[in-house]
Amino acid sequence: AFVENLLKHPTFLSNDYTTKFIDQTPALFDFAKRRDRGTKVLTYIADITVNGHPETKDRPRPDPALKEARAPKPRVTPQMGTRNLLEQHGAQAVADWMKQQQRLLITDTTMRDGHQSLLATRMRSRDMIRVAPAYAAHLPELFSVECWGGATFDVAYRFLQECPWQRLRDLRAALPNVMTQMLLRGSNGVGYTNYPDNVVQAFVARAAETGVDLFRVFDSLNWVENMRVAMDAVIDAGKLCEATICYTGDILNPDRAKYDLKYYLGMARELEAAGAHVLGLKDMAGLLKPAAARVLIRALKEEVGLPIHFHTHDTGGMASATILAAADAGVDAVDCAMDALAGNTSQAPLGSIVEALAHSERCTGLNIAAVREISDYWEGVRGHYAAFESGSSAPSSEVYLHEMPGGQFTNLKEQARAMGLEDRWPEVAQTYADVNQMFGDIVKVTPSSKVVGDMALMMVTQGLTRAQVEDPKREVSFPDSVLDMLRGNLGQPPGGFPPALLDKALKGERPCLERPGKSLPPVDLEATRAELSAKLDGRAVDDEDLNGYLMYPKVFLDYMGRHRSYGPVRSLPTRTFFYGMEPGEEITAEIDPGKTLEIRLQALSETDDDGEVRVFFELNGQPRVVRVPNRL
Ligand code: BTN
Ligand code: 3PY
Ligand code: ZN
Repeated sequence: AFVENLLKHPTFLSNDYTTKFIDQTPALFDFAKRRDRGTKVLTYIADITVNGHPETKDRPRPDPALKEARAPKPRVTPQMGTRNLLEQHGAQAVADWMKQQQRLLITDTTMRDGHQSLLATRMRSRDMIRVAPAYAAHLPELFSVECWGGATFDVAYRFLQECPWQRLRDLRAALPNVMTQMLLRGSNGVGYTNYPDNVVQAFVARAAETGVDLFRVFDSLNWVENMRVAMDAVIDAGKLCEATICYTGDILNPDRAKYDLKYYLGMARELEAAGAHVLGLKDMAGLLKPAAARVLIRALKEEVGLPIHFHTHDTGGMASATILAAADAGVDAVDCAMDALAGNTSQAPLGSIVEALAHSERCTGLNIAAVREISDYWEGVRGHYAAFESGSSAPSSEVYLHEMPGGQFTNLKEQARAMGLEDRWPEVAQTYADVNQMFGDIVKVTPSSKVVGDMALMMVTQGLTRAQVEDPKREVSFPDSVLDMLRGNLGQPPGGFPPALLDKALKGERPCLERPGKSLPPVDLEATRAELSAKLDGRAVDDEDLNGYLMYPKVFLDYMGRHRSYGPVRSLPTRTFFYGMEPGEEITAEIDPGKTLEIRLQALSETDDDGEVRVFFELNGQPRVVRVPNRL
């Protein structure tokens, strides 16, 4: 009966839906509480209005006078861009085209790394989707828009009560001419652990189908062996495979000889041989200095025939100088963030790079007025995320000491503060550097950077030095993430982990030196789909939900549980989502294309004897009352 119900449902029959089935047809599944989506959204608003959002509690509030930012109106129809080239001529044609360009190609990272690095990844889809048509119309010369992957995937489910796949689908639809780009952690997918090969393959296939054009694939220990499964899956899907070297150390410093020019050239050759279309150079901490960039980019251009795409962070304040040096040395494409979400742990300011190169050989061809207009929009958006600002507004040359990735730096600082270590930050930074050396000098990027951070915090809180940890006579209890990495579960760093450390931490247990995916049994995807469906009371499970569950089983189920109560809250304005509404306030929320809720909050009652508050709304002109517990 259930399947019959489903198949006869008009939405299912028409097959033209762009939003997810789950949002449109809850009544089919929600037998227990047959509440419509309007009521669910009102329940959410009522709860947040009465109790506040747990994520913004005790955090700085946005300026009460700040209105929702208005996206610039597209004034022209979108010109052909890189996406059209990919669709019409394929991935290799895009790579060939890149090498023929004299201009410096630019990727805009605002919708992924920009807010991941500055606003704890908390930017909501609504704020991105509204501006995407302006990108399509006014910046068709962009190389790509990085808008998916990295930490955005789990944060969407976990903290924003949004489906990351729907974000991708909506952005893809609003941006038909410019390539979308995602960050993929090789065999770690968009998670923190190694997944079985067929899970990585299924994830890539689904992401390609839903809307990713360019996959930046890296490995957190720079182990090419551990990148092949993901790379092959991207190539098989007909999308652009940007295989990526993570940059660490300093090629000009003889004391950091482990990661010298020869090392990087060797890795570049391996990635080219593995079938990459584009070579990514990912300087996740912002360590590549201008003089080193000149040397490295020139040498890479000579070594491989691939176009080179350079990514860096402005943590030390030097990203623009390095980008201009890389441009001089012939780099093909670089990453920037819109000015309003640039600088510090984020990328270099896109507008300033466009201006710096105007009237030069590497002129980007981007319309600077459009860049300013779009950046103004982002400035307005950013104001609503005051709760997630890290508070650090100055550049930090300390990054050359600890080498923390942009996304981790402010995060770890916050973690240290929460543990009462705020005035001992310099010690944390030094310990992080010591841990890196103790691990044999490794690449530090998600997830390996998290392991180094865990170890460093543990040592600072317990007052342990590197020498004490390494002392064979001293009992040390290592964090689980450290043991997991030393066992080989994230793969192998160049040269392996130091044998003495392995002996001590693993107490004689033999680490796995092979690719972890080699011994992980494949997941039975259809059995998992059935298992998930059973957990969701028989609801049909599509490939997007299945892949969300495979990456993050608990996070996904929690999301689905909240979805059942609160409905499509992604459609709410950001202020409403985080702070609820004021009496007398009116908002609109488009829960489906063409289906708009007009919501007015009339009044709130006192808390009654049952501890509940009645919240009086008008929904599309009709009075509605919602009761919520007062938990304060
Ligand atoms: C989370 O932090 O668990 C995700 C955010 C959603 C939590 C919802 S918001 C309304 C209700 N009030 C709470 O304190 N939690 C839920
Ligand atoms: C991520 O993996 O999320 C990163 O941003 C790494 O730099
Ligand atoms: Zn980055």
